[in-house]
Amino acid sequence: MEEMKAKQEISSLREELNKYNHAYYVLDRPSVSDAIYDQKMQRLTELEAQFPQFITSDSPTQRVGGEPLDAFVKVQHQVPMLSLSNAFSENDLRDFDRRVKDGLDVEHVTYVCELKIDGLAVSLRYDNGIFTQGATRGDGTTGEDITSNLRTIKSIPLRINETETIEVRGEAFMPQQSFLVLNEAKEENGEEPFANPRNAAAGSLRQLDPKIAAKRNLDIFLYAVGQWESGTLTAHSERLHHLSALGFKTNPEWKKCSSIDEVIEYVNEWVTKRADLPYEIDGIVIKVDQLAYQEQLGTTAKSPRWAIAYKFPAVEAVTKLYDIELSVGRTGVVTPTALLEPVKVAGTTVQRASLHNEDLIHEKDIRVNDTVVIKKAGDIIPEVVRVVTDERDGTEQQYRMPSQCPACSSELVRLEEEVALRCINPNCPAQVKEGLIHFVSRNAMNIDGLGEKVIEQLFEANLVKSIADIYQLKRDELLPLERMGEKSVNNLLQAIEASKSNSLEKLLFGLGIRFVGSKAAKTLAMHFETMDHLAASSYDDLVAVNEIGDKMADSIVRYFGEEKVQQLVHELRNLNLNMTYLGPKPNVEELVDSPFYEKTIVLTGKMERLTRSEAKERIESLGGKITGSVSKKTSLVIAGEDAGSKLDKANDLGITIWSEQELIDTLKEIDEE
Ligand code: 1X8
Repeated sequence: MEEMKAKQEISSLREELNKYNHAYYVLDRPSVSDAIYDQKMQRLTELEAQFPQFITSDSPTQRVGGEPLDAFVKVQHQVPMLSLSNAFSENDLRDFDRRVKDGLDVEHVTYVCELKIDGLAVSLRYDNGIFTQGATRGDGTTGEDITSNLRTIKSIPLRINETETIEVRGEAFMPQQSFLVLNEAKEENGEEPFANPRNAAAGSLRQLDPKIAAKRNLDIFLYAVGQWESGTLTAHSERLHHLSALGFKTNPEWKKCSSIDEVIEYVNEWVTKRADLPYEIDGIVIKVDQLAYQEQLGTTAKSPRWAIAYKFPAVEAVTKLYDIELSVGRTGVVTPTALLEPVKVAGTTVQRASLHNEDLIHEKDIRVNDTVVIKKAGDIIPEVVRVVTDERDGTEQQYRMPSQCPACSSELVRLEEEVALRCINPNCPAQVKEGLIHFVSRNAMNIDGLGEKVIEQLFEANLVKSIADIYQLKRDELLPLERMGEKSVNNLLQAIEASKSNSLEKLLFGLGIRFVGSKAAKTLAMHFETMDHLAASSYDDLVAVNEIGDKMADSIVRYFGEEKVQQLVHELRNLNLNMTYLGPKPNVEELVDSPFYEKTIVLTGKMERLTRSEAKERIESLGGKITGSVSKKTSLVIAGEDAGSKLDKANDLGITIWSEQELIDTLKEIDEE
């Protein structure tokens, strides 16, 4: 075939196929039969094989391409991807409406209500009409480049009709049906099923090999525009229309509302209608429609003032509790879990619920064989709300926690002021195993390929009984294990080797010293710099460190005083584990990223959860300066309860105002980084 003719045919096939794709995946309105589609696709594949010089990245044959990545590359968002503040009641919505109207000084505002999709927020960039980069939200400022995975989502156009760079945002998700099919397959293969469609979507998009995401049937709704220089539209509703016109899939259920009453009506309608959707939603997003108003209202550090997310109330269901199971955690705490007859709650099947501790079982008078009401709120573990006592028929049995550890049979104890029962046998196999799982986990040594299941196998096979054993695993010990091929063994050994050079804080956190969380581990590593310095430090040395309290100091001194620990540290050193801090020194580098860096901040009103000195100390340690009075130089006012004239003044000057909750949330986010 002649080259010119091939080029032409390729181009017209592409155009046709893209049109069919759009009809099928974006509009849900198939326009040709599968047979014709397949035939054209095959023809295009053949021609491209014959004339590879004409393959372009936006060809429908090129959705799944390339080799697996080694890691995801970080992406800086040009326009931050903010989160939304939440509303949980009609009252919260009315408060929002009031704040909006007061902020704008108007009597009337039009809102757009949209379904809040329970998926993963992503951003898509198009340069010259070509899809060039897709990224996760990440922390809002920096996400990860997941372009190859997003390209496999067929409702994402690979080419659009807009030559200017445009970045659009939306929610990638897994439809209910795909989720059920995927989990069935997983269970058949003896793999752990995903807890809910959102985790499944996130898990799929986090795969380094795009072939996996391609099989997962993901979908997307686009709902916002990030970067777009020449955008001339004046309302969010117009943008939604424009997004569809560009070929993006938008959710059809959005509605313009001319009052908060109408918004509330829309919200209430969807509380029941959500059950009929083929995908999960967790609330309603309400946005001010006028873009000029949005701009006028602006944003706080975290979220726009012109939008709010109404979160649906937790969903309840009734089922039978047929047994109570006990598990022993890393610190020896024995936790009871209710085993339930499987029941569907808000789209997922629940068969376990945490009972937390013995007191809770007695407080709620939960008995084995009871009919119980369970609640699922968001993606947290379901809980038992109450017993339906009317359903009792006399077969129910009161539950008593055993006096002996279910794993090692040693006597359980209740430490003073604790509700929990503990196994205090340091050699309890359940604790040792949980300790190992903790050691390899992400915030600790982060050893890829060494998850809970593998540790369990290694532990049961007596190959790993202590942390040091992990570093002495041999290839031929691993090969006979289940699901351990040549390649996974190589990868695993490599990951173990690589973890030896982790910075000190990872190892410190991994050791599982009581009260030492990942944040404290970092503080300690930064301050003491080496394991030896830390191990040799006294109680007084420790409490002198900012953020190290007496309980933690006491626990650290006790920990390093144990002969067993000294031996372990010695062993790990001989195995070449790094024991020094390798991160940046605690100086401006850390601070410049902080939202408080070089800001002048005023605290006013009554704080309920933080004392004023705690708030001050935290803000100052993050580079902020606390002053007493509000002026034009003030960057931020944090207002507690009953804040008076300072708040009024800040309002007059148009200074950003945070609630105590916003401060707590921001500090929490920083701690979790
Ligand atoms: C998150 C979401 C938004 C919308 C739908 N689903 C979400 N999960 C929407 O605006 N239609 S907006 C949003 C955010 O801004 N964080």
